[in-house]
Amino acid sequence: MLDHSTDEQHRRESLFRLMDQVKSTGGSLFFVGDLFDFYFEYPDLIPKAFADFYTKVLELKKSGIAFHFILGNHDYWVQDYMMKDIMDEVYFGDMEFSINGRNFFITHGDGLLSWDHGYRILKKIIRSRFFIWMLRWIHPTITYRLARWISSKGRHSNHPQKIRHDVREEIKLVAEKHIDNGFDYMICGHYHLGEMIDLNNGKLVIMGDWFHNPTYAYFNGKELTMHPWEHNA
Ligand SMILES: [Mn+2]
Repeated sequence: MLDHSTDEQHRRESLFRLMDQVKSTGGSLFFVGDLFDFYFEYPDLIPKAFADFYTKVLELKKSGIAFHFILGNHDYWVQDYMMKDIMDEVYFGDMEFSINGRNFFITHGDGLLSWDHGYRILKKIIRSRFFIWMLRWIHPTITYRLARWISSKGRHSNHPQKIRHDVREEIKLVAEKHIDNGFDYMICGHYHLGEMIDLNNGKLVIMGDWFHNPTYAYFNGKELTMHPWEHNA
């Protein structure tokens, strides 16, 4: 089922304008997960709801833009179409890379909080080969209906300050370890904070979301910065 709501259309157009900017400057784009509300690919089928996105990516790839996709908890279930035809590289776990002597650690970030025990177990189950194999035999309409229902329960949740504070402190502890181990930057998604934090000699970037707080991080070859994108909420 396609989401024809005006809000969704505006969000997509806003993302496509950001992609056009990357097209004009050149470079590589990294999606840090939960790019899609729900993405489950079958051996012979792809979700049609994102046809405009696929087209957009293919257009930019012709201009030499590279696409990297660190999978999130909403879009972990990719197969060859997303891995080979759409993205240049897809990461099922954390990814690390170095450029111009800067070391990046990029992760979606779900399951990092110390109190998230239940979630870490759930994460293992829904990412297991057996679960995915089983889900593949259920009719897509049922799977998608269920996923939309689950997703609608968690959406647009504006976390209270206390939770934001606790999450920030927890992720900072994780980032400090990575920075102590030689990374310059840790970038994660999932928590919607939209903040960049200086830590020791490095930086922690916690991306915003595309609903209330659209942000992007930009590495110009020397330093990493974070920017709001068309933010007028
Ligand atoms: Mn997430």
